[in-house]
Amino acid sequence: MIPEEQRVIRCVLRGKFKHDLRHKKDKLILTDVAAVGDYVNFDMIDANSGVIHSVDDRKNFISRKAPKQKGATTRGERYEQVIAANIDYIFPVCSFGSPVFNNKVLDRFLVIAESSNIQPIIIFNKIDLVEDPVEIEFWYNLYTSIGYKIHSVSAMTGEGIPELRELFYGHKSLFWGHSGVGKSSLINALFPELKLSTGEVSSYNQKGKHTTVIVSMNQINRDTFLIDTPGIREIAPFGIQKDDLAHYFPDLAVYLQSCKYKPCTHNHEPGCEVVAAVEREDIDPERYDSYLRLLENIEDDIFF
Ligand SMILES: Nc1nc2c(ncn2[C@@H]2O[C@H](COP(=O)(O)OP(=O)(O)OP(=O)(O)O)[C@@H](O)[C@H]2O)c(=O)[nH]1
Ligand SMILES: [Mg+2]
Ligand SMILES: [Zn+2]
Repeated sequence: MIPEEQRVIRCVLRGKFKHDLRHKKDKLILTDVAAVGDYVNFDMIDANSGVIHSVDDRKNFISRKAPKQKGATTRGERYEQVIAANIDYIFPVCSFGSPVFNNKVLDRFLVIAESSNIQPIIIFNKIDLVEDPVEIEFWYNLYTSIGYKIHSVSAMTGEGIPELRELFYGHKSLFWGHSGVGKSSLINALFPELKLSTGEVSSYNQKGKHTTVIVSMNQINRDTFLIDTPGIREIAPFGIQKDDLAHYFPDLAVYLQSCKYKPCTHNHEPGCEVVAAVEREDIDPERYDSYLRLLENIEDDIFF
């Protein structure tokens, strides 16, 4: 898969990086220095290995609030986990049937993509399991009306896969979603030579079993990369301020300039145009509800 003129060099990070993880001034702690997709500079140790001494500035990156760190006792510190860097597209993967479609989770992925300035392209997978076409049509119409692109596919039957394949060439694309939605299966259906491991969906709780455990970048040709990620249990955006959240909902963002008070959190202020648009049904109540839930999460978090 790796073109002949390219090769893999296994690297370790130079020890001094440990200090770079802690940004004392703003109490930010990064869980890692380099992430998948980073461009790094390194010294060779021998023919096939090296030591990384610096990481280039990133064009963009996606991160989330790191799950609670073991031994983290210091108050007021914020932990950020960078998932990947220098990405062209994020593909939030949702499934129908098993696990069931979850629009709240999709909205969180979209907020992270928007706030990282990376174009999301939504994938509705497992369309072979759709029993009620009305349901999928509802969500398809809602997200396309906001302006998002959606591909409805089945990694199992291959439906929609050839059309999807065209999008990847020349880009770095990241697949993101809950465990069991079929991220690895999709990448295999697109590029069978990769042979990624895939797992079962437990019939007990309709959740995947966390088959993929590390973020991996898979090379297709010189400039085409697909990043597979482990399914996640929780997805909490990192570093989004309450006042900014609505900017990352394009369907709410169009009304922001018209709110009477600024800043407006669009949940209680009089003369709020977002609330007026929800009442007129110009904003879908499900999306507004996603916004309110995320807003509440951010408010709960003493670090923001
Ligand atoms: N019916 C059907 N099953 C699918 C489809 N895509 C994937 N699956 C099944 O869903 C299960 C989970 O697929 P994976 O590809 O391992 O899911 P994942 O999102 O990579 O999961 P993690 O690695 O745990 O995050 C497997 O049993 C797949 O065979 C599909 O389009 N239709
Ligand atoms: Mg997987
Ligand atoms: Zn408002």
